[in-house]
Amino acid sequence: MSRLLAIAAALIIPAAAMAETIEGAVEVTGKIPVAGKLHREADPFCAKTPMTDPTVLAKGGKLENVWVHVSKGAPPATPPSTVVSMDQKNCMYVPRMTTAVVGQKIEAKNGDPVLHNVHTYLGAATLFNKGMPNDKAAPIEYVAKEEGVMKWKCDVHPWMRGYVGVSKNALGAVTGESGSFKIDNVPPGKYTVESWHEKFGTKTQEVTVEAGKPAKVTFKYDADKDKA
Ligand SMILES: [Cu+2]
Repeated sequence: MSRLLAIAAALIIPAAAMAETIEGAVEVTGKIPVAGKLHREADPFCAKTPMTDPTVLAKGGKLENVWVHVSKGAPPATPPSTVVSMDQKNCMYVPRMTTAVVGQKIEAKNGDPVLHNVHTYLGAATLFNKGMPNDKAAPIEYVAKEEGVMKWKCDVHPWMRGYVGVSKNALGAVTGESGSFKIDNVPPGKYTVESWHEKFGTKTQEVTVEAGKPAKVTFKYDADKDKA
C-alpha cells in the first residue's frame, strides 16, 4: 500500500510542480532625476495636498512601478472575473501602474469631490474619454480589448497619469517599492519576458522556466540612456 502511495505521490508531485515562478528585480543605474514638485495650484482641492512627481521611484538602485510580463510563449488566459480598479484620489491615479488581461473588466472610480475627466489611450488612440463630476459619479466600466499599455490621463489635471499593462496571458506583475517582482503560475517552457517603465521604456529577455525551480531574472535600466 505504501508503495502504491509512493508511486501515486511521484505522479502527483510533478503535476504540482508545474506552476513555477519568474521572479527577480528591476535595477536602474545612472543619474536618477530628482522628483520635482507637481504644480497642482490651479485646482484648490488638489492644491491642498502638495505632491512630488512619482514618474521615477527608485531606492537603492531598484526601480518601482515596472510592468514585467511574459510577452511571447504563453497561451491566452481566460480573463479573471476580478475587476481591475483605477481610482482617483487626491488628484492622482491610484495605483500608478497595474495589470489586466484582455477581456477583463477595468473600473475607473473617483474618490475626490472634484471633476476628473478620464481619458484613456492605447498608443495615440483614445479608448474612452469621460467626465466623472465627483465622488458620487458611477464607476466607468471598460473591458480591455487589446494588449498593450493603457495610458490614463485626466483632461482637467495635466499631471495625472496611470497605466494598465494589458496582456493576453495572465503572466505579469508590477515591481513594488523594493523593485522586486514575482510572476506566479508559470508552466515550464521558454518565454520572452518584457519589462516596461513609463520613462525608461522596454527591455526584453529570453527566459527558460524549468520544473521545480523559480526562474530568476534581473532587468537593468540606464537612467542616462533609456527612454520610453
Ligand atoms: Cu483630474
